[in-house]
Amino acid sequence: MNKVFLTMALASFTAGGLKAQNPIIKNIFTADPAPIVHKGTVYLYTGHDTASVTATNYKMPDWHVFSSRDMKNWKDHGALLSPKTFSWATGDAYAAQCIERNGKFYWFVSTFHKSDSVSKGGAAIGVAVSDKPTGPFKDAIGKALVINEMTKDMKHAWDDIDPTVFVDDDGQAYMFWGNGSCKWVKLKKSMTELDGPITAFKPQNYIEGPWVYKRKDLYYLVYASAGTKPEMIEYCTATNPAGPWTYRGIIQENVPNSFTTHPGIVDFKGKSYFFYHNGALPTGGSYRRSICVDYMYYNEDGTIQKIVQTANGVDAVK
Ligand code: FUB
Repeated sequence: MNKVFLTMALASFTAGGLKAQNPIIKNIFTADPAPIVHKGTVYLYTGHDTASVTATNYKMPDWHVFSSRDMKNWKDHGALLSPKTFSWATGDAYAAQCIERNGKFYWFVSTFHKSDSVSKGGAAIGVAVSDKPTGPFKDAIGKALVINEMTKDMKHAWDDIDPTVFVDDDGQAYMFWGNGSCKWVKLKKSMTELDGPITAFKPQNYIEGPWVYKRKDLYYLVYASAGTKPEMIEYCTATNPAGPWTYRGIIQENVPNSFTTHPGIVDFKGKSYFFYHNGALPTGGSYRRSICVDYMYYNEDGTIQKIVQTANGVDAVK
C-alpha cells in the first residue's frame, strides 16, 4: 500500500464522519472499469475479484453493473453476467466493455473457451446483448466472437483478452483487444460478426487493457503499459482508427497495492472522468482490486494531462 494514499484515505474515512469516495465501490472488490453514459446516468460495468487474501491468481466469477446519476452515489445492480451465460466458456470473467447501439446494449467480454471441437481453449471474446443497460443479458451469438486460434502473433493462450469497442461517426464499428500485443478488427453493423482481417501491432510499452474512443476528430488508444512492473497507463493518438498511432506518453503512474491497473474513460455533464482500479481497500491487493475515479483533463492540443490519483475522488454533479 502506498503510505501517502493510505493516510489520505484513512483521514477521509474518519474525519467528521466523511467517507472517502475512492475507491468508489466498497461493497465488493471490483476491477476493469468500463463506464458508459445513457439517459443521464453513468453505467459502470466491472469485473469482480473474489480471490482470498493469500491467493496468487484471479478468481473472478462474474461481471457487475453499477450506476450513478451524480458520480458520487453508486448503486450495485448485481452480477448481471457470468462466463456461465456462455455455453462455450469456462473460467474467469476478465475485462469487458458494454456499448449501446441502436437501442441495444452489447457487452463484449473476455473469458476462456472450453477445450472442444471449436477451440483448444485459451482466452476468448464473447458478446452478450440486452435491450437495457442493466439486462437481462443473453449470449448474442451462441459462440465466441474471437478464439485463441484466430490470432497467432502471441504464443501465450491468454492474449485475446480485454475488448474495447467503439462506433465511428460513419457507423463503422471497431474492436481493439489483446495482451502482449494490441489487435483490432472491424465489426459488422450486427456487432456480432467480424468484418475483415485482424491486425496486430505493438504500441510503445503496451501490455493490455486498451480503451479506444474519439474526441474532436482525434482517436485515442489508452492502455495498461509495462510501467515499472507494476503497470501504468499510457496512450497513443491517431487521425484514423486503422493507425498509424503516435505514442503520447504516460497519463497514470503506478496505483497503490495492485500490479495491474486498467483505464475506462467517459464524459458526463461537461467533465471528463478517468476510471481505474487499485488495491487500496482494506485487505485489498492485486487479486482483490477496487475501482476509483478521478478527473481527466485535456490540453488545447488534445493531449491528456497526467491523472492525479486522489482519495476524495470527484465531486457530486447535479
Ligand atoms: O482482471 C483480469 C485482468 O487483469 C484483465 O483482463 C486485465 O486487463 C487485468 O486488469
